[in-house]
Amino acid sequence: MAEKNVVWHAHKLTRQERAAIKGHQSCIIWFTGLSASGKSTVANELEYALNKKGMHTYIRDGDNIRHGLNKNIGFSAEDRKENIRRIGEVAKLFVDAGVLVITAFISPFKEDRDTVRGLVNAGEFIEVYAKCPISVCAERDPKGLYKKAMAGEIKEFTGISQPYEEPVNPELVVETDKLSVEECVDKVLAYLKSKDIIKG
Ligand code: ADX
Repeated sequence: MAEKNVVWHAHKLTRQERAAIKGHQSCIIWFTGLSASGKSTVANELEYALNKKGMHTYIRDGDNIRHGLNKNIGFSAEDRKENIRRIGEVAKLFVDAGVLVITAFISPFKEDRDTVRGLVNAGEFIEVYAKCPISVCAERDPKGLYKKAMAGEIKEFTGISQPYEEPVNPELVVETDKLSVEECVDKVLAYLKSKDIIKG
């Protein structure tokens, strides 16, 4: 709850006006999926492609934000909720600033993702489900975390000892075990064009 003597100040310039000078709209492109599902890989290549097209982007992912802003956050359901809440609020600020925000967090709980969706206007939250069977993620295991989780050395590990709630109606699904990284990126770019968020 905000302090009762703190009153919201309406600014003259709108988010649309901030975004307009960049020639694209601002929105949150929210990647969700299991650890090692390819969220960060696709998100990074997407950011690179958008930048080379002259778009103003900003990317954040779980591993990096947990070194700074959210370094006091763990992996209990409550902590994950707070992790996603903070990311959502920060992403919203960037949308206000006219930036194409890309995030890559496991964000395993539907309710938490929907909370972020509710922070911005309709059409400004684009949920991208990086879909990949857990058997493939566990085989990839780039950080050796699945091995540890299956040995009981990491508690509350998504997909092993804590649930991952699949998106019900995401704007996009990228099947990272079937498509190449480039194909996944192209799918997102095509969606952004179809919604006039970026120009062809
Ligand atoms: S989220 O669930 O709160 O969205 P986030 O994306 O920030 O998670 O962080 C996930 C990253 O933390 C994983 O890529 C992995 O490297 C690391 N990690 C460490 N412990 C866990 C755990 N218990 N469950 C999932 N990921 C973990």
